[in-house]
Amino acid sequence: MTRGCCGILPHSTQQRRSTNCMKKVGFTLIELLIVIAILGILSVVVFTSLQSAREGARSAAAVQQLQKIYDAIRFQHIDTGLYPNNLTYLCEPLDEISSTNEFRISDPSTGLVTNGRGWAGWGGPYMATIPLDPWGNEYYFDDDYRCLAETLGCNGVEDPSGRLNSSAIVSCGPNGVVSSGSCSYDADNIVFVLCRR
Ligand SMILES: [Ca+2]
Ligand SMILES: [Ca+2]
Repeated sequence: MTRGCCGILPHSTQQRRSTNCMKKVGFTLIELLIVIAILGILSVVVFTSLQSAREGARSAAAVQQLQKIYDAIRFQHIDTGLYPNNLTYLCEPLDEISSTNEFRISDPSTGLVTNGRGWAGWGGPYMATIPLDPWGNEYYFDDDYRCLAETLGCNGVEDPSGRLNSSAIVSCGPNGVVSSGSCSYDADNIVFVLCRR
């Protein structure tokens, strides 16, 4: 009698059994590797799903904040007859569009929090504070915004040529990229279109 990997075995059968035991141990290791691989794949899938859900929640929050900013702009216009940055119209005539009409919503000239321009009839603040977007960046007003078809809020209207400019308030989205005083025209922006020409 000798002790084998499967217990105490008669010597006559120990050699045959030990071969089976080695096969059994080898099979167990393969099983273990498969389980580890499956767990790895599952963890990647779960992590990706959580990331996607988190980004979706942030995008939804940005849409809600843009709606609140728009509501504040409307109430301010009711009181003063003016829009942020002293604009008379949200959708200005094309020949009046100026690059200086692209600005941060947090700029005091918007009049949403303080009466930065001394407007008659101002009854604000129309917002307690101007929030940052869910990625920690500023919201912008852009009176010649160029929509991309896949941009949230552009409602499938693609305008790469700039011939159908929109007046819009915009979150620069997850990438937060800014260019020339407003969000770069990329697909991850979140847009609230005020007017489309
Ligand atoms: Ca622009
Ligand atoms: Ca962007």
